[in-house]
Parts: sequence; C-alpha cells; structure tokens
Amino acid sequence: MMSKNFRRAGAAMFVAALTAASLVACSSEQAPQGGGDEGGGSAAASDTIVLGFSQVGAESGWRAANTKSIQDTLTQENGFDLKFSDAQQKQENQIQAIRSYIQQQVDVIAFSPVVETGWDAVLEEAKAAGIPVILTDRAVDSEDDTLYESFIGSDFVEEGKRAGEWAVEQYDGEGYKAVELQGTTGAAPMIDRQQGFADAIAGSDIEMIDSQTGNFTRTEGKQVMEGFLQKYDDIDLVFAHNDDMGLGAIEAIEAAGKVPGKDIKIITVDGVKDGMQALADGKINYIVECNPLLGPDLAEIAKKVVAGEAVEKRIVTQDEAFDQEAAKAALPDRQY
Ligand code: GYE
Repeated sequence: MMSKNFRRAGAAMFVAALTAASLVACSSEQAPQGGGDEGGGSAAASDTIVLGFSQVGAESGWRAANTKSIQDTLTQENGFDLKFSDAQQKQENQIQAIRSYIQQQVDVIAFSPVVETGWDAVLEEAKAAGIPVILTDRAVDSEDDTLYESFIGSDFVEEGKRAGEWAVEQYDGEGYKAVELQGTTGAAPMIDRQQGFADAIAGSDIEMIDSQTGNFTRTEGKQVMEGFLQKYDDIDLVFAHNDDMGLGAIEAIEAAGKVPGKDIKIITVDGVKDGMQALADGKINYIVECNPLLGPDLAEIAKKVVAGEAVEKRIVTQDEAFDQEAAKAALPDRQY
C-alpha cells in the first residue's frame, strides 16, 4: 500500500538489532508473543510499540503536515503508543528528548534531526541501551551508519537541482540576478538544496548575488527579503528553500511596490497548501514538492525493526514539481 513511496537506494539491507522483539508482534502473519514487559516502557498490551518521536519544531506548513501525518498514523488502533516532543528548532532540546526516551526504555526512537552534525554521542547511548533509532525527514552526518536503522525522507539535493534546472530552462540568457533564502543553517535540506540549485545554475548566466538564512519561517523569510530589497534594486529571482520563506518574500516584495511572480520570479520547495495557492495565483513561479506525509512509512519501518525484519537503510520519498498551471489542476486534491 505504501510501495509507491519506496525505492531501494543501495543494497544496504540488514537485520535490525532485536532487543525488544519479545515485546512485539507486528504483522498479521505473526502470532502475538506473550513475553515480559521489561524494557517496554509501557504497561500497555505487549503488542503495542512505544515510540518516542522528537520533532524539529513547528516552523512551517510542511512541519505541521508532517506532525499531523505522524500523529494520525502512529495511533493506539495502529498498534503504537506515541510519545511526541517538539524541540523548537533546538538541537539541545532534541538530545534531551532522546535521552529521556532512552531512560523510559521505549521500543523505538524516531527523530528528524534539526541539523546534520553532533549526533554520534546520543546515538551511541541509544545503541548501548539496545533501542533502535529511525531517522525521518532529515539526515545526520554520522560516519557510522549502524547508529540508526533507516532514514526515511526526500532527496534534497535532487529538489534543489530540479528547482535550478527549471530556472535555467526558463530564464537562462537574460542575465538574471538571484537571491537565496536558505533554510536553517546546518540542516540537511538547507545544505543539500543550496548545493543542488548551485550545481544546476552553474553553466548558465543566472548569478546568485546573495544568500542568507530565513530559518524556514515566514517571518524571517520576509525580514531577509526586506533586507535584500533595500540592498539591491535589480533582483530578478528568489530561490527560497521552503514555501513559508517564499510566502514571506511575497509580502516583502509587495510592500516594496513590486509584483511577485512577474517583476521578481520566485521558486520554492515544499508544495504545502498556501504555497500551491500562491503558485496558482501567479505569485510564485515554480514549486518542487517535498512530501511531508512520512507517518505511514515510519509506522511500517518501526514495526519491521521491532519485529527484527530486514529494512532498507534509505527510503527515498518521491516528489513532484509544479508550475502555475499544474498547481491549479492539483490544488483541489491536495491533502496538505
Ligand atoms: O522543507 C521545511 C521545513 O526538513 C524537509 O523543514 C524539511 C524542511 C521543509 O521546515 O519547510
């Protein structure tokens, strides 16, 4: 049922460490095992998976849709006892949440790492405690990939590349000057989208004249764009690493008396409702989708990991891309 979202990204199949297996029976083919309760962290029925999830924050429409997908999927009816915490975009809060899940001896820990670096110590603690970890959405830069079971999420380099390729296709030859609203500094989607876009425009005459972080929020995207508009009077194109910052940029551009989508073209990533509406309205020119509906994949992988079944080390979520016409057609059926 979720196979459309799965793509084998290498041969890295492996069997998960099975410390909690006696607690859980997951697939309908397996008879539930009685077993003790040690290490389960919950007095609930022994076939319930206790999953501790540390979310990045609530910074964007994408994040809201991602949280909803996880909370709607990892339900009691679906066999989960979900412990959810919001780190308010702070790594130290995520580390604290993960440590508390280790202490509670949950069956599985899942998290979306706010930045790429600095996770080895806490991941080693989870490994030593025998608690499997699943990464969702964003990657860590750990060299040791036995520190986590699987990483579920989009290919962010590819997203940046698709955005850049479309810009080249549409605007090369016109000497465009572009500015970039970057995501949270050090976050995987910030690093990768910048890289992908830069690679794609490299051979063209589109010039990236400035880049600054807007932290993936609408407010900061607006502020950064206001600064750019004061500094430069010849901006032709904005590449925003997410819809929210693009929507903030629209407000700044309109306040400066220019027409977004015409005087200044805008390309974003995500494809959340507000972004798609702005695209359909002609204020954004192109959106590369980033699918936030990771709950079903996470549930499936968590069940397999706890049951000791082989899982894919990397699950790449499939994304589309939309121009203004495609957005008009897609909007009525969008889930988020
Ligand atoms: O693009 C942005 C959010 O990590 C893919 O985080 C995610 C990004 C998404 O804040 O809107």
